[in-house]
Amino acid sequence: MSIRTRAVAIGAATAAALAVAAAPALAQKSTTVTVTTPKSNPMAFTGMPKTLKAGTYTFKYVNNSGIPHNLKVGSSATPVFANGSKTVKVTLKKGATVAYECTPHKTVMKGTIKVT
Ligand SMILES: [Cu+2]
Repeated sequence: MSIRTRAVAIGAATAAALAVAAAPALAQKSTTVTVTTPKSNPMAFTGMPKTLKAGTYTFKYVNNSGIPHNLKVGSSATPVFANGSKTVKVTLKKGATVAYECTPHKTVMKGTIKVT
């Protein structure tokens, strides 16, 4: 391989690597929605919107209660944990009504999001 063809090959390889690196960043674009269980209201979710526009969301669940909870949105859930925060990423489709809950306490910690 001459010096000239080697330089072209390296340039093409770099361009390909950049294209691969850029694609997932676009695919993973999402809006973060923070939902909290405060210590003062340890069996509730606060901050969950009643409506959201269709799209991909990262739900950041902050549990300050000391009680083991999770946040399940549609069919995706965070693990159950007692303190700290975890995220779950969900794609919401236009026209859907998406249920959310805490799996261990789904009779009281629950609601729905309308997707517009
Ligand atoms: Cu719970």
